[in-house]
Amino acid sequence: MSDTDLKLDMLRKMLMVRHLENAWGDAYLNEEIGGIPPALSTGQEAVSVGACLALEDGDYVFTTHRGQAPQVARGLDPNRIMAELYCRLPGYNKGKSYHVTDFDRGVVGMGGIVAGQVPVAGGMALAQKLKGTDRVSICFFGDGASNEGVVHETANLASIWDLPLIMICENNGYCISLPVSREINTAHIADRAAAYGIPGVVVDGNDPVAVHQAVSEAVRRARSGGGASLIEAETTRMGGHLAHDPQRYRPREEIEAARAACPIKRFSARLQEEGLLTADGFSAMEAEVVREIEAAVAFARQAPTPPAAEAFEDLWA
Ligand SMILES: Cc1ncc(C[n+]2csc(CCOP(=O)(O)OP(=O)(O)O)c2C)c(N)n1
Ligand SMILES: [Mg+2]
Repeated sequence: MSDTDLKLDMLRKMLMVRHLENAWGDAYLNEEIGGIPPALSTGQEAVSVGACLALEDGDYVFTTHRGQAPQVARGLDPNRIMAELYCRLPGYNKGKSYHVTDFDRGVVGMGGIVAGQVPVAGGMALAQKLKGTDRVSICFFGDGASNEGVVHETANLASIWDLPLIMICENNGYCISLPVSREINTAHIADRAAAYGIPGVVVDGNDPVAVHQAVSEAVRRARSGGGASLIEAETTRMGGHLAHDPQRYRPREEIEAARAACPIKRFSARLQEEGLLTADGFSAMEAEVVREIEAAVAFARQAPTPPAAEAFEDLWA
């Protein structure tokens, strides 16, 4: 893919994440669907998009509770994602979960246990190493998750065993309502990489090109036997922790500043400055994405729910 095509693909995928998630959030707030309120990646789209576009077919992605962005970024079908979120039969998990998983695209995930996917990703990286493949695994986790014991255990083993694992800490400034300044007493989470003996970098998580470069470098190293990396992508949660969160714990000015610095607006402006896109071109791209998401919602609404007789199938305990 040319550099221009890659950048346009990044912008399109960021728009796709934003509109798919907005539609999901609306469906929840309008009481069309129930369950746990959606955890949206609004403002964080550049992290998943930049990272997933650095992968090849056959690589693995382990997602968090904020998992829709990597699913879209990895090219999963929006109709089937939406069907899963509406708990409908054509969904990726036959409408019985909303933890969208697609082994064909290496999207393994997502789970409600904070940091729970990190050791599983380490296990996949170990399996690939033992099998002698050159497949890499990336796992996303949050700033809050970075303090869980399993993250440290995984990083240490991945270092000792030179595992093809890229650990991406998506630092969005908050663990629910707790600001990162009250979670962590160091300037950067990536500083911990020195203690594990692996490379650690901090990257602007609102710039998909910067994320893509950092992850591509880590992927090259992992694929060629050079072992694990820790990447901290600094980003901002534009919305609440979950879709229904009014964020009363957060200063208004901070939320307004986050909205003003929207990474989609910023990247669109940059591509226009670089002469890769016109304002009309951006509007047309967004309109096309909106149509695709409207079609995905219509697809999900008309799809059947899973048969009650299958409620106890596909369970693992
Ligand atoms: C092991 C565990 N502890 C606590 C929770 C409750 N919980 C759900 S999301 C969340 C915040 C996680 O923060 P972070 O890792 O920064 O991710 P973010 O939500 O910001 O993407 C917490 C504490 C949980 N689901 N699992
Ligand atoms: Mg966080």
